[in-house]
Amino acid sequence: MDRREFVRWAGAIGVAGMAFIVAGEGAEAAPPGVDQIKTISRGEIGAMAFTLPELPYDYDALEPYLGEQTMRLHHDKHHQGYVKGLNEAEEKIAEAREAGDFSAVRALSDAQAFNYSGHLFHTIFWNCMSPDGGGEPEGPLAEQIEQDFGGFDAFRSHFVAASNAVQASGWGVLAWQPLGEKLVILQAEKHQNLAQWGAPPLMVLDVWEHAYYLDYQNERPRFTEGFFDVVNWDYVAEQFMASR
Ligand code: MN3
Repeated sequence: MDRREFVRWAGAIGVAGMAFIVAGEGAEAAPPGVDQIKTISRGEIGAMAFTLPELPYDYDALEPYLGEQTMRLHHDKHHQGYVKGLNEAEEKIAEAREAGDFSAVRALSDAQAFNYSGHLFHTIFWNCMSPDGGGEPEGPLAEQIEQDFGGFDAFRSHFVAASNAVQASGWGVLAWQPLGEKLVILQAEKHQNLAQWGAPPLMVLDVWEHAYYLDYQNERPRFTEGFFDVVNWDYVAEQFMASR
């Protein structure tokens, strides 16, 4: 599948329940890659299992910003772990429902939210970077950034500062807030804490140490600054237009 198809497919899988991602052109066809999804048995409810999407570029394509080893570990081990954890959590929740035993529902809900959010954010993260990325956005996204942040430089400084200041493990997030009809910069602790309900993420930066430690050690600010050399603004703008 080509990159554009992948983006739609990733959106359809990762943002199930947020149909805005696939509401644009091409939404009439089943997302490519959907045949890769296996149906797992859950009693009478045949439900889809989540699968790990391929990277939209080679493992070494983002060098020197991110090295091949970082990308292999991050995608093949860490992201895969969230996919696995999400499927396991959902299976256990279905089993609990069938058994009528909700004694573990707090822990299962936590595992479901944690792993789903990790899967979604990593899927967006791979797509919002590109070896051809960098520069500044254009068009409506640029105008919205100007309106909501007072210009690209102020937006960039805010996003970098928010990402740097995430306590321990989490993400910097650019999201669209429907209620205020504006862009907002959020911090996420772990993958899911501090979210705003209903605000779809458009661009995310992983600041867990596994995302940068091999390449930058403890220097998170060099990693967050460098992110802007690889941002795929076409992808971010596509998410913005679909969300707005
Ligand atoms: Mn990660």
